[in-house]
Amino acid sequence: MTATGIKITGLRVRAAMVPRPRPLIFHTAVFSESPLLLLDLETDAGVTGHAYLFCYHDEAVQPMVALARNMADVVTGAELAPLALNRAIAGRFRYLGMQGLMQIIASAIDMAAWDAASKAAGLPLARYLGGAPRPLPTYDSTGLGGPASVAREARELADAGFGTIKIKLGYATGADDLAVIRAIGEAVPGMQLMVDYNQRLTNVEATARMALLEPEGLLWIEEPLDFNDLDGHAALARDFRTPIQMGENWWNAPDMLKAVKAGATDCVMLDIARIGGVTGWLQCAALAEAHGLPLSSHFFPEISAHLMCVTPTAHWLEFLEWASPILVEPAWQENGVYVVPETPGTGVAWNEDAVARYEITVA
Ligand code: SMN
Ligand code: MG
Repeated sequence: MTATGIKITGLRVRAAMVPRPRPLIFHTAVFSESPLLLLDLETDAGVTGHAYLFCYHDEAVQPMVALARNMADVVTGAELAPLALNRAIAGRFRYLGMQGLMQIIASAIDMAAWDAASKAAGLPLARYLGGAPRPLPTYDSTGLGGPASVAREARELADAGFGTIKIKLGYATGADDLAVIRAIGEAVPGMQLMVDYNQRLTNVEATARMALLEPEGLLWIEEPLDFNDLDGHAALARDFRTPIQMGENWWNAPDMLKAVKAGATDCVMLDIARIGGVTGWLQCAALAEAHGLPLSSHFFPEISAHLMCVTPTAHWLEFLEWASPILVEPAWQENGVYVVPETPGTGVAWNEDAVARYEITVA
């Protein structure tokens, strides 16, 4: 499944501060604009692979860009064979460890390699991997702004066509959490909900809040505990009907296997920029199928949508689109359904005028 005979000729890395359509208020930060790393993998076949990373924090941009730029000498001259390239990078940096920023940069290179290879074959990535683009159920997210603010966001998202949204919980009390759910129910009757605690609760608090939320018919409760607490999550998964969701913080398939073996989660969620790119995703998709676990995406909807088309237990696509203002084909949904384009590659291509507008110089 790799493009043979094509050579990588260069790696270009830029950064941009991209506006968000609406600020997202989270537990530890307010995301009103998105620090992004843009990566281009150039080849001698007239195709360039593109990938972007969400850097989360301004402080992370420079080290991520520097590390990515240092990878140019590692990949230049290599064959455009994404699986082999992934293995070669993992082998070279084994002592540093394929986690943290190293794994995130390696994941971006993997995404760009698969983008270039599928474009060289003239196919959308989903087809290049043996699947076919198809409509996918998708949800958007609200912030942690309290009942009135979240109800307003829910109304806006319903007007944009979403029938399902994910809300942040973890307010001061369980009653405060419930008040947000009630406010959404009044503002947008029938809106389906999943909730995300982003690892905020203690075991005692999580047990109490899951009991309180049990009658709400939530699609899932995401990361109520520290994601490393597999036994704690397993106890919650065992004791409550509401499905547990986790996985956005896994670095690789072994991380997923540990959680699955511990019975820590009812569903799994992959962040393609952490899990090892397309290559890591495919490994985890096979694990999810073998264990019958619904698999959802985290961030990066453009490329994740292609992977969901070849994921046997595909569940929900997260619509949190950080890069839309700088893409030729921004993520697009209609009535909560994401339509995967037939454009060759992953669907990530820069609107260079917009990149010029938002680009930030990184020494
Ligand atoms: C999330 C994490 C970090 C930033 C924004 C949103 C969240 C999610 O955990 O699942 O989208
Ligand atoms: Mg989450």
